[in-house]
Amino acid sequence: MRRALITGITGQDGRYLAELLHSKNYEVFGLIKGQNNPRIELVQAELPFVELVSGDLQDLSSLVAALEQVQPDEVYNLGAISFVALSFKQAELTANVTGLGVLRLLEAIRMVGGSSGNPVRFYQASSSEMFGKVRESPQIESTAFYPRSPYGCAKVFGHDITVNYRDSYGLFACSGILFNHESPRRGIEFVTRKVTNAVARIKLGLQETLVLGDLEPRRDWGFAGDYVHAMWMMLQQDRPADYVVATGRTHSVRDFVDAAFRHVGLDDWERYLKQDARFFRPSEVDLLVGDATKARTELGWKPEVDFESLVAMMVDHDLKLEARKAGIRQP
Ligand code: GDR
Repeated sequence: MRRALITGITGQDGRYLAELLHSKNYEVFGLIKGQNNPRIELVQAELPFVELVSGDLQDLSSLVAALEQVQPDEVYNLGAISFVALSFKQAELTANVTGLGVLRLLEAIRMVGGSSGNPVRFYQASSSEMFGKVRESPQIESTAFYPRSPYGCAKVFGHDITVNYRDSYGLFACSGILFNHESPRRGIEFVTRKVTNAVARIKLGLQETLVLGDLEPRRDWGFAGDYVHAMWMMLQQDRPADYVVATGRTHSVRDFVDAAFRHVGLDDWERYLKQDARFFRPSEVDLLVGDATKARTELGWKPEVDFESLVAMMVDHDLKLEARKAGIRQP
């Protein structure tokens, strides 16, 4: 049985990836930080097959101990401060966890090695946020980076140090440059889930307005459940490399809001919407659209869920969730 260690196990991607690896007969371990982490129970209830191991991306010796314990064949580094808006307020923490955390994990891998002498295969969750103020469209693996937030800057470091450790020490290290990927498991702080949850609540009469920031930024939104397949596929290749993972289609935040409201039959949605300076960012990423040709040709990966189906999936989930919480019977 192959063994995989996932950092960021409590997050959206960690949970989808754990399910995928479990279905492929892996023994799955999840790194969990802190004392009384409130999300432990969620993971234990949802993914009872995952064995939790304590450790923190800010603490090298804890990573060494986790690797010694697990002896993994594959390590997926999905742990990060991942909310771009927060990174402006906690820039140093973001640099430490999202940036230096990658270096610590790579060092720990170098120190401990893999199970029964086999080299560990390492996946780094890189991000389209690295492209920031984009230098060309669509963005590909060789597009120059121009990050626009402390988060983006930290991800650039994580990406570069992954490539550097591959070049310097021959580590099997891959970096997946994933564009935005969403699902019903997305945290409520991210715009897609914030919108689908508010739309569901407005439709059910539980909320009156949706308050957002800038409606014009454009993102290449895919389904997280599709994207974790690409992570796994990267680590099954003969040679490590970096890949863009994206749908190739871009929509504005306004398009997403429009699709979500229309899905529940509220076409006159402008009257529910307010904007507030609180949700604008000091510097914005205006347009992201990825070209995943390399992932398609070399990995055989392609997205299964399109934009419209993704919006419908998330709104339908939130309608059920909010109706259940409010004790409303749904037809
Ligand atoms: P992003 O995701 O920053 O692209 O990073 P997010 O959903 O937070 O923002 C997308 C766009 O929507 C605009 N926006 C708002 N965003 C939020 N969260 N809340 C609002 O009220 C709001 N109003 C407008 C934002 O300004 C932005 O332009 C995500 C994260 O998952 C990263 O960790 C990941 O690396 C990238 O996607 C790929």
